[in-house]
Amino acid sequence: MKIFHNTRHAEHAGRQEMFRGRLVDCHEVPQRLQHVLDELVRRPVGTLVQPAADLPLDAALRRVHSADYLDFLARAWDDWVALDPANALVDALPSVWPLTARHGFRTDAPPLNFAARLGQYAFDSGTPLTAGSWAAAREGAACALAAAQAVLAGERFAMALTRPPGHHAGPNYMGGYCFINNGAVAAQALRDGGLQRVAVLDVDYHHGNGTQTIFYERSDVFTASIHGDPRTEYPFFLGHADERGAGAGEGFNLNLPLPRGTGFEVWWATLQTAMQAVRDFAPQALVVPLGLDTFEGDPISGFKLRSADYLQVGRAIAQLGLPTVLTLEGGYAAADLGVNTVNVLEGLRS
Ligand code: SP5
Ligand code: ZN
Repeated sequence: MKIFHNTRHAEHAGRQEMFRGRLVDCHEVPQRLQHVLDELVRRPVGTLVQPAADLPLDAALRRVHSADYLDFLARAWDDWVALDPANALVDALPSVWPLTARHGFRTDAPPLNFAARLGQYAFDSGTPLTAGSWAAAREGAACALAAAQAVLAGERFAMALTRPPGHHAGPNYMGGYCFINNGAVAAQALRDGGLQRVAVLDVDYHHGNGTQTIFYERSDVFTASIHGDPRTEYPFFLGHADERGAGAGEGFNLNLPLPRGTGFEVWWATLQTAMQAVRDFAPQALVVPLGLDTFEGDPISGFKLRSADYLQVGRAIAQLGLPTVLTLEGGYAAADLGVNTVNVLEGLRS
């Protein structure tokens, strides 16, 4: 399989994230990807490649994100430093939000102040934006687009091995360590490449709120997510079982929330439910936002999967018999991330 590797990922290196009133060290760190690359040297289950430089990336980004949000991201670091030259030494984190019109705040008079603009486009204060975030996220999206094109050209499996992750990024917002929704870019590219129906099966510990929202009113992209119950787990404000899609998309979103503490047996049975729903949709290709934060040793998550379980996860995905793009999402037990990720990839082949 082709593994499109984001060679610019380390340019995004957030220092701190806000957690319960304190700035704590970032969980989403460059070493995560290095551990996967190291394991791929030990177990070369695929070929490491880079996306071509001339991909139609900007057009692909605009298919899933709004133009104003993309413009915001492209200029965000410069605007942050322009707000105060001393900002060059700290990451940008939002600290003021408009909430929504329901709270009486206006959405029709966008502020000019950059701190306020950041609050318009970010849904948490846990996603530091740094000098290299845009370059890293853009190159990651190029990996996702290239992986989709490889599958369109006949590859059975292709992976975007990248960070920052993507599945929390919505049409016009960042958050959850995510800026560009790589899985959505891949799914849309598969559609634009001529496939009529594409399924997304998100196995990250956290609900894929961004992907759900991007495709929520569409019947051509079926989205399913297995995740920690949002009543207690991040991202809290989306991911409940009663969210089934809207309008033409009604019935084309499936959320399977599970309680914190869930082990492999119940998670596996839930995966079978999600896989049956994917089969019923009869897609021509599959996108798997692959989060490894379901691991028992994950420092910020609550499921109890073990390293060997990921071999079975890979086998199950392969059994769907679909051309498949995988994108790397979460997974914060960095030292175990290489083994866990490559176990999934090895399982795909067996
Ligand atoms: C892609 C992805 O997995 N994003 C997850 C974002 C989770 N953000 C909230 C993290 C809460 C951090 N908890 C810190 C615990 C310190 N002991
Ligand atoms: Zn996650």
